[in-house]
Amino acid sequence: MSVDPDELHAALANAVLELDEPLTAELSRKVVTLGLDAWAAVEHGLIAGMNAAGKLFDEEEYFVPELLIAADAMYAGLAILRPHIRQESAVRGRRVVIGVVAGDTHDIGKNLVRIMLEVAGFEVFDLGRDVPARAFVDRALEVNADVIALSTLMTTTMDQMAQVVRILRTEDIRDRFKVIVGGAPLSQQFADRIGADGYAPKATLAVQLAKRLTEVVHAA
Ligand code: B1M
Repeated sequence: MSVDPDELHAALANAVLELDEPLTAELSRKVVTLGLDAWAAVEHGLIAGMNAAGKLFDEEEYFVPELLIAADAMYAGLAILRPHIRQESAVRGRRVVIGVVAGDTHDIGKNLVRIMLEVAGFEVFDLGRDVPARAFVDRALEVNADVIALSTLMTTTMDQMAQVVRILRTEDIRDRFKVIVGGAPLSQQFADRIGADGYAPKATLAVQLAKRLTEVVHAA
């Protein structure tokens, strides 16, 4: 019996939206058993479901508990699909320090970016969420990172990203790291304004950006 991937993605998204963790897990296993593209299922199924739950939150139909249960369902699916995500071309020896900036605890998007970077072969140092600007710089120096990746979901914490760039400039180490930023309220204009090296609107594009920005350094 053939299965339409689009239908399966829609069913996955719905399972997350309906806060049904067992069904999300079952459908994720189905994706694997059928040999379908695991990242497509994450993007068009799990993330789509989480975004739909976010929309209901914005409309005050869902509240914090519903969002947290939706996130649990999403993570259950992710645990099953993650080992099956294909990488197009692996990078080796490139290091990324990633985290959510100070004042912000939204980490679902950051976790997806981290997973995609790891799948692509980056060595990732995840500082978690609510991370002070200073901590990003200290860790990047400590592990000799190539990239500092900053995430935020709130307009009120966007300036923390500029703060990281300011510290790098003040200490005359701006050129040692590529700084990339992402998160729903951001834009390329914002990245340009604060002097970041790039902006990516979603996890897969963050990987492409990190690859591109570190290509020259590692080509030699
Ligand atoms: Co909150 N929240 N929340 N929340 N929450 C938002 C962000 C908000 C827009 C909702 C709203 O009011 N409409 C609003 C922010 C408003 C603003 O901008 N000022 C908001 C608020 C206000 C708050 C609280 C302050 C609420 C309160 O307590 N009064 C509080 C925050 C406390 C704090 O952090 N200081 C709060 C709490 C929470 C929960 C705990 C309930 C939960 C977070 C759980 C968690 O993350 N562990 C939550 C959630 C889930 C949301 C919404 C509904 C969904 C966010 C999400 O996870 N989306 C959100 C509203 C919305 O988006 N509709 C909202 C799914 C995720 C896959 O997408 O994170 O965008 P996203 O990631 C994408 C891309 O953005 C990108 O890739 C990802 C996937 O492709 N990306 C990057 C992300 N980081 C990247 C980095 C990159 C590149 C790409 O390079 C480095």
